Amino acid sequence: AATYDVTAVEEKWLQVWKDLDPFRADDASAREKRYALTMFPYPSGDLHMGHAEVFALHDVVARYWWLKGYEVLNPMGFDSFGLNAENAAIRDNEHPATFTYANIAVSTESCKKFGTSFDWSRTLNTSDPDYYKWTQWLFLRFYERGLAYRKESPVNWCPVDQTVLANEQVIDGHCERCGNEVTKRELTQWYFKITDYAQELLDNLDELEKTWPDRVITAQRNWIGRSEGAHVTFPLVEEGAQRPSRNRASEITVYTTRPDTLFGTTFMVVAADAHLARELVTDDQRPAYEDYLEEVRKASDIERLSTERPKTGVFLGRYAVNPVNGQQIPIWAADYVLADYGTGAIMAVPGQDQRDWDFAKRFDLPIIRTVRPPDDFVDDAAYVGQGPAINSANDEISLNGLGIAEAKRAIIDWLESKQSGKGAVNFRLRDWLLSRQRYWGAPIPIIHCPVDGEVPVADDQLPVVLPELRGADLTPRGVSPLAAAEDWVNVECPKCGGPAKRDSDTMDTFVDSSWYFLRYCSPQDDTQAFDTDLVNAWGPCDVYIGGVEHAVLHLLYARFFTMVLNDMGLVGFREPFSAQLNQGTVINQGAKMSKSKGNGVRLGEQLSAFGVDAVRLTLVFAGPPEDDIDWAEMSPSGSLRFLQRAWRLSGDVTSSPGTSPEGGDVALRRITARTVRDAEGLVDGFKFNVLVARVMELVNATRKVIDTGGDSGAGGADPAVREAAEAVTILLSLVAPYVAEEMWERLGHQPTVARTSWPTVDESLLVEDSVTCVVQVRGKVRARLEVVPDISDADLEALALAEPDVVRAIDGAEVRKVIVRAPKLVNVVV
Ligand code: ANZ
Repeated sequence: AATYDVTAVEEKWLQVWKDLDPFRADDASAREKRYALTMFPYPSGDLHMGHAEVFALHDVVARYWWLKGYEVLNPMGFDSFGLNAENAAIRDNEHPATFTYANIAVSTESCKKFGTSFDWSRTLNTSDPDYYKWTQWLFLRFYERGLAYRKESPVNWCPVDQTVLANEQVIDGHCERCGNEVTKRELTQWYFKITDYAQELLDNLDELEKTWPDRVITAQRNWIGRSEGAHVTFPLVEEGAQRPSRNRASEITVYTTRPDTLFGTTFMVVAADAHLARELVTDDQRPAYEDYLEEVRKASDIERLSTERPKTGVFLGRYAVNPVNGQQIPIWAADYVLADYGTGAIMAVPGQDQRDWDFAKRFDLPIIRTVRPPDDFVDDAAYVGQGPAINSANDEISLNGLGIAEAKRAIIDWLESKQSGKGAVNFRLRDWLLSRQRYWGAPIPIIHCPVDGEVPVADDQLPVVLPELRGADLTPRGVSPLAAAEDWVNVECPKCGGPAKRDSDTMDTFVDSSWYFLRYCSPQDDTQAFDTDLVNAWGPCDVYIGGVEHAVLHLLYARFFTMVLNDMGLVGFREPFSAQLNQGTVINQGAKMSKSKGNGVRLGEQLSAFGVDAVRLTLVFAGPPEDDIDWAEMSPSGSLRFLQRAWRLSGDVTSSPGTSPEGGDVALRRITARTVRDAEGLVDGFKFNVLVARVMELVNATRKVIDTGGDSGAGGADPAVREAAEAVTILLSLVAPYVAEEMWERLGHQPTVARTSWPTVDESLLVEDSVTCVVQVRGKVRARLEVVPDISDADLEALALAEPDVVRAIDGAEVRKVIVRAPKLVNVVV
């Protein structure tokens, strides 16, 4: 059979697309606008199978929208700051830009060759000074609004990368990048106040739930971690004369989700590394405390919160008063309480909380149960389930007998009346630590002056450009390499003119990627970060396709940025991504591809062996886009055979372009119409694999009419064959653009198929001829009628009762009721 030359076809159309530039988004277009966004890559090398998959899936949607008549913004750029380039630069004694921009060039070419419909006139790199100028500008706007601030706090510290990590970058206590164990350090760091938006970030998920993947919604809800409870204040027992009234705490406030268990609070625990612990500890206990603190600093948050870990702690020598019963309870320091969560101190209820139970057992502290466990409960653990309150009464209030929810309400009311507490909401979400002690990022545009303190760099002095450092200059030494760049870091204070220093930290790369989708709307604008009118015309993004690994990091930050920018009046919407799709992972032989397993699949090799279209088709056809793809089970050669088969159709059509399909083979026309119509829902519902299957069926049906002649015997001359072949070509262009262009040309059309229109569907072909209706009498099927699908209930009833078999079954009995469900069922009750 005839075949096409894959390489020649690719070369030819790559050039045609370059000349025609069919995917340039026109801001001024009168057509309805759609914004198709896919996560931009880190330029850490050439494209790999993972990129190929996401781009192939994404392109289905973008190309579909063009064909449906929308003006489509489908941009691509590079998230080009970050540790990858910096580490490579240290290794190769180079500048990170060398590595970065070489990879960008290679990836861009590969991306074009992959036949993606990106608008390259809008590309951006976050490491370009004309991009990070605006990242800095945005930082300053956040700073002005009090949404960027500095504080000293224990931070996650990677001893190998010598940098601070955000909580999100610590995976099971290990550095996301190098895999080494993360420790804690006290540092003054920059934060974004994302917690101000915690409630809205949570609330909007109820709406996003309809169009975002469940796993992302769940991950965000958990990350935000809203809980309801109370703040409860415990007065401190004075230490006596030993330490007269210094400026010290006189009470401790805790956050608890279980104020109903207050009567069972038998001790308190303060985070060992919280300032409060240092403040509280008595001189006697100080040495023991200091020793303990040393130990604590080595543990990660995950380890600290683990219920598995043996409990450790130290008595601080102080006591507090339980406001419900006046009892004096000891205050301990331990590591299972975190310094930066809630208030950094807890009321310990060993009867109801397992970690408190373990702690009480370890240090021989009293345990009082305040919820009655079921009779079969084995009495060697905390009871965390439901049950009536017990042991919970004082002279004024009794919770005994109440369920947890009621008891909570009652005790909160009582605490509020005594001014000992207040109902409260707490979030697990913390502020976003954004400073990094690394070189390859956007410098933070702040100058520190001994006289004037923090002084923002003036807008007209932006960008604060990175100094030229390379190789060994970049080796982390605990301070940012920028701090060591004397010429750069030492400046005059913009206010007083005295000696001052630039802030030597750079911004987390998640800052860069929190607004890039806005910049795409006016990427060359050197007067502003983005054009508000254009952002509002294109945005919010109608679809965002990318990896689920960004479920909580990037997606939450980008949402936060959008809300802040909306508050500033710079963006007209509060949520940036209307719909979302996460692709699965491409694996091989059942396992994640890795160097050590030697199971990596090289994209380049696949492309040269089977061609771009066959690889794309294989990725899209593999299964639902969310599922992982095991490349070992795929058949790119089978995909190529199918493409050849589809291509052959275009050579067998002998009617001329523009021929009316009227009068053609009706069965084929129906299949074509149904395939086109269903394709719309399948693309909208991200069921791209089903779409491919339907195109395959259409190819087979068309082939059959060509080979057998069809109803009219006209075969390739039948106008229904042209109609079908053109539909195949257009649908196939979503997945296999090269062969589709070739087919479109062979069918006598001008390029490019990508910018033709979606096939029109003759609605009458979608109407099914007849439906089978079942008629039951006394619950037994007595007849089957062929009826038109839109028959009315009345007509159907009349038809059924006139049917001879039905009349016979009724046999003169009185008809009590006829239940009609047109067009499929009639039930006669006699
Ligand atoms: C008493 C109590 C009794 C608690 C009980 C739980 C069960 P979420 O839901 O995550 O907000 N907690 C508060 N601050 C903490 C900190 N800094 N480090 C570690 N744990 C802390 O959890 C709130 C609960 O976690 C609080 O309610 C507190 O323990 C603990 F039967 O208070 B609870």
